[in-house]
Amino acid sequence: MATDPISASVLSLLRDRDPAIADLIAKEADRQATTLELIASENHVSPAVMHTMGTCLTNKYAEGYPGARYYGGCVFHDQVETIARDRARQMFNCRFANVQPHSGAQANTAAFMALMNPGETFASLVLKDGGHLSHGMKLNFSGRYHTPVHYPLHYEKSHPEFERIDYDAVRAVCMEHKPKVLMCGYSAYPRIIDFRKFREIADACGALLVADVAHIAGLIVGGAHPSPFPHAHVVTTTTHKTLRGPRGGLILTDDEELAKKIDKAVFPGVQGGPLMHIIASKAVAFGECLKPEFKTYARQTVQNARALAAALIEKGFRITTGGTDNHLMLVDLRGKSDQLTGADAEKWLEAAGLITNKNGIPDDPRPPKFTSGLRLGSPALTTRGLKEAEMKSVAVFIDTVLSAGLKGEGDLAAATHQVREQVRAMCAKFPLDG
Ligand code: DSN
Repeated sequence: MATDPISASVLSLLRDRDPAIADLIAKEADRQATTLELIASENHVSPAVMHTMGTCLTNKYAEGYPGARYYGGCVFHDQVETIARDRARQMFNCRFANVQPHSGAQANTAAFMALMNPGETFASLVLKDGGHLSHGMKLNFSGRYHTPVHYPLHYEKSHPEFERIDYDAVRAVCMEHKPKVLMCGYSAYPRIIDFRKFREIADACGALLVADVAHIAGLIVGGAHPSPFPHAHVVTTTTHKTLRGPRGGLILTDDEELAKKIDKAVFPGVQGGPLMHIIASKAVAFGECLKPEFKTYARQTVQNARALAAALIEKGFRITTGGTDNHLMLVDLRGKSDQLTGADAEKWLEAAGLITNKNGIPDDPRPPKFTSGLRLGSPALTTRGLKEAEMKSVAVFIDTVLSAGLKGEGDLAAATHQVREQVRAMCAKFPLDG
């Protein structure tokens, strides 16, 4: 529930003016407070980040950039955006930042517009292997207005790099197709990305390297994953995952000419007015990321993911690639039972207060609505204060529910009840901040 004074006052304001929405916000606050969030792309923002979004900065049009706006009255907005840009540059140790993209997909749209003409070819990992919609899915702008070619993972079980990026194949695909852009960075890849190797391949085939670090941005800033700089020409990211900011996007580069093209592509290319209340909140989140304690958070996030993966392996689950180097893991549920789908696992776990998402695994024979995999992540649990010991308990919760579900409805109902209570107790022990 909303325990901090600002949330409480927002709710009391809404209770009179819009009871329907007030009721739903209160219920969602309770859901977040009493469940364990294992979705790898989600997090819990601080009260400072949260409440900066709900300020008068939303009232303003500020099309353009600091010092060059198309509206009067932007004096404070210019200062807010400048602070956000400076902090973003400092976080990634790079020269240029555009903080206006409304989302990660918008950031990728703008980056593509800046770097490619319509129809031109780019290379990426396909969505079903861990990529993203905006990396060339055929219904997305990236697949409709450009020509994606995809590089593979190692699919042979006997290969020591099974399910990891096949860098030789990346090179072969790039040398054959000579893409304008080579894209790395993923939504469901549990291992370190070798940005240096990607840059060597990009140079060899004459491509520009774009690193979409949406998932691992906070780990990079916190020193728990190597940085894409100085290797990538352009870096895109969301701001709401491991960076623990408001929902939004960010584009970074060290190259002045590319920075100019990116600014033009974001506005007026793909967006109009920037969301200044969100940009202010990004600035607050970036300020938090620059504090020494954020390094501790990033390190603990990785340690927690490793502990969860190890505990699940001990319980008989197969984790793709055999584990994780970052904040997420993909559980191949077939290791437990051929009958178990990601869709069932997600549903059963949610009833017990464990929030996850079904996810395809490399070479998955099942379609995306069912999947053979479950994606789990540690960022939100780490924000809550959980450590390795609690991750072991989380693995027990997961195993208890899924094993019971495989036995039948009666067993599942009993296990759900028991684990739901244990999850509530753990949430009470590790309350959300505000
Ligand atoms: N939809 C996001 C995720 O869950 O990974 C990627 O943008």
